[in-house]
Amino acid sequence: MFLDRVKIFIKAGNGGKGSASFLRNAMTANGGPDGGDGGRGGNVVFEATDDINTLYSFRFKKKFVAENGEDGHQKNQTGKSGKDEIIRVPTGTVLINPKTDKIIADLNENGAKFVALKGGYGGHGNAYYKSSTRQAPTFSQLGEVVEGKEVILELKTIADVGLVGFPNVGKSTLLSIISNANPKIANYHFTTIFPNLGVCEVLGETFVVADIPGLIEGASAGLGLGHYFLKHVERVRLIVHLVDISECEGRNAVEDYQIINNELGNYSKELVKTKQILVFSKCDLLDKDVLDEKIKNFTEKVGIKEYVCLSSYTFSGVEELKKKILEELKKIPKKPPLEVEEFDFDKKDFSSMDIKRHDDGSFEVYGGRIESLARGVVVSDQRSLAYFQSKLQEMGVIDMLKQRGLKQGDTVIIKDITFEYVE
Ligand SMILES: Nc1nc2c(ncn2[C@@H]2O[C@H](COP(=O)(O)OP(=O)(O)OP(=O)(O)O)[C@@H](O)[C@H]2O)c(=O)[nH]1
Ligand SMILES: [Mg+2]
Repeated sequence: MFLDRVKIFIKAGNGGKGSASFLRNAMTANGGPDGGDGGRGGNVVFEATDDINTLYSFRFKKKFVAENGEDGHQKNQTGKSGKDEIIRVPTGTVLINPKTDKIIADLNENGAKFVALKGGYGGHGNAYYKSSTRQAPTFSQLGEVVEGKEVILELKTIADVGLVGFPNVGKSTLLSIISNANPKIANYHFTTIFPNLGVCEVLGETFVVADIPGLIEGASAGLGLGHYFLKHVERVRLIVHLVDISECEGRNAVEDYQIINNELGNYSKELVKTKQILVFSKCDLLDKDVLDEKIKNFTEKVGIKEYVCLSSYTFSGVEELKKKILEELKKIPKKPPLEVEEFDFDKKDFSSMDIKRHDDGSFEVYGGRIESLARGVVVSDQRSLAYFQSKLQEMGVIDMLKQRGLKQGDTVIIKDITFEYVE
């Protein structure tokens, strides 16, 4: 089954806890602090690969969590970093921020990588806090805890050429004879219900062709399979527009051509600007003079002189079309990756700080600036509380609190820490 849009949950690993340990051996009964730092949490990384062409596997697995960093060890040993969570997605997958619906990354090349979330920092071990005035810190820091996020994956196929036209005009049949693809072919509408990709080789060069489900009038308003799949032609450099010139289904070729172009235009202003090669399909169904007459009528009405007459049954026109495609592709540069919005899933806030006064008179300090300081201080320990308060003093937090009316004995809340202020 094909799946081209899915929402998943991703979370990077938390940082490991710093160790609070003291060197003890036969030589040194009371050695100094030797607690190492915690390891960094693993990142969440997306990687594009040509080996998969659908997001189907995400139907079953929607949660991706990278490994946490290991806690620090004694003897100044840093904990091991957590393993990255590598999420493999088909080439052409676009990451979308569900909150803004904007694109945050475009994995448009095989092997392209994108670090979506970074692992949390490991906490410092007690060895880090040693100073001339504090010879034996008994506290260490907890690792940084990182939040998980939701992200939408959307597949926008990367192909050089897109086959576009009404249902049953012979798109899949054409793909099957010009490429290695083996799409389903049948004499009914909407045989193709998801895009097929095939690699075509001409004169030693290759290009990728996508066959997309047939369009009908009103596709842009949701009729038939809708224009849903047009996102897979959004990035093609060249459209091969198939028109059933035999009119074997009773429709009119000129109208078919105009309807499809209208639908492309309704979908996107950019898509109508994509260069097209006009192909008359099923030419084998008409006698030569009838065919000539129909083509004359078509070209006069539509005002297009260049076209390829094709029959996937007799193979007439097939080589000509392949060469023409190659020729055109040489003139059209590759489409650049999609524009992305600045990615802020991961932005760390180190500057904000604010104070809130609660009804019971207590003060709450919050914001990224004190977050990492508050993290992991063990307040039951007098020395660590003293360290914490001296840091708050240094950072100007105590002065700010005093300006807001802080007095001796008032309660201060910072994250998980609640303490009584003593001068
Ligand atoms: N006579 C003739 N029949 C063709 C030709 N190409 C395809 N057909 C037939 O037309 C029918 C539809 O072909 P498909 O290739 O499945 O058409 P499609 O455009 O992919 O159709 P959808 O996937 O439904 O949009 C099949 O029965 C094919 O055998 C051709 O060149 N000549
Ligand atoms: Mg088809």
